[in-house]
Amino acid sequence: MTLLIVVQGAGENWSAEPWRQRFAARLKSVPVALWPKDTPAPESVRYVAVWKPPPGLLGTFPNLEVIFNLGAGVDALVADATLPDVPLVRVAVSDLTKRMTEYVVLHVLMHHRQQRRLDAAQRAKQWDTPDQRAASAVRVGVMGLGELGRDSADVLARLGFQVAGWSRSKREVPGIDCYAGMDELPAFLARTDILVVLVPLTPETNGILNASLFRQLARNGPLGAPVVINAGRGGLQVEDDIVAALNDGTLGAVTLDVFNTEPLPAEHPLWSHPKATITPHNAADSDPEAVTDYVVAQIEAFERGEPLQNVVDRVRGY
Ligand code: NDP
Ligand code: OXD
Repeated sequence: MTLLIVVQGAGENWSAEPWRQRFAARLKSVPVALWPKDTPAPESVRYVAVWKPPPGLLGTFPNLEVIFNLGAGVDALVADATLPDVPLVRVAVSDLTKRMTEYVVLHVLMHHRQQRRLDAAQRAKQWDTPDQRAASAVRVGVMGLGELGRDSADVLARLGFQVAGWSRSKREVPGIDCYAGMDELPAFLARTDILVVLVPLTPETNGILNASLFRQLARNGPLGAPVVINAGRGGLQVEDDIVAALNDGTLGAVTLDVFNTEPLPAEHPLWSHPKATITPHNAADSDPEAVTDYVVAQIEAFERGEPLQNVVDRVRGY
């Protein structure tokens, strides 16, 4: 019986060795192997802990019982038609949630407090004093009220922003105006000055951040034009539409952590767009300590015959 670790992710902050060390230290009952260095017998692999494994690889382990994804998003895994039909468990740990909330709050505040304008003024040695509006004048809309979106929405509401959230099924979150489904999307967008995107990439959400959606955002807010912050997945966004919307004023600014192609190619116009803030898919890194503890606890519980937590619904895609 073996736990095989398969960690890839070109251009992301993934390095395999810390995962092996941590799993080997914590998991006493199951031997740990690291793909592709170690070559355990395929029949011995009972668990895998993975980030973007090569498509087809997991189907070569005939006795696989559980796939543990080492991140929250499972889009890359469920896109593999050969993925074995065994439980797929995603990460849901407060360490990851808090990292994402830091990112969201940082970038909401950056746009709200016009920090990029102040940075430019400093470089030009200008005593520029833009109007300083209250958080209570700004409407933030969080797309996705899951593990990550709920916490970001809650902290933003406690900072005083008017916060609404949008999800697939109706949610109730104290202090947050909750909208659900495509029918309620227009009303959610129409009251949103800063849109924070934390939905998973699924067939339903692919390309949802497009010209039509941008035109539906509020145009009467204190920022002058709406702002989009996407830390979900690059496949949610139509990048040509983002550039066009920034150029014609439909959007005032964007913060993007995720892209259709990662790393973002050097020639991409978003790199140098004056209204774009670009980060390298590092809004919320999976910490080997926190995530290993979570996976080990799940394996131990599973071995005792207890149910797995946070199992992905393959039909929904998240
Ligand atoms: P969850 O699965 O916990 O929550 C997803 C939320 O999105 C739920 O509220 C869900 O609705 C909603 N949703 C899904 N599909 C739709 C739809 N078609 N229409 C409306 N709402 C929808 O995910 P997490 O919060 O844990 O993570 C969200 C995403 O963040 C991940 O999938 C991943 O892509 C991304 N991520 C990015 C990171 C980064 O560093 N940039 C790090 C970690 C995650 P409902 O509540 O009804 O189910
Ligand atoms: C994740 C990510 O999904 O890091 O966890 O993108």
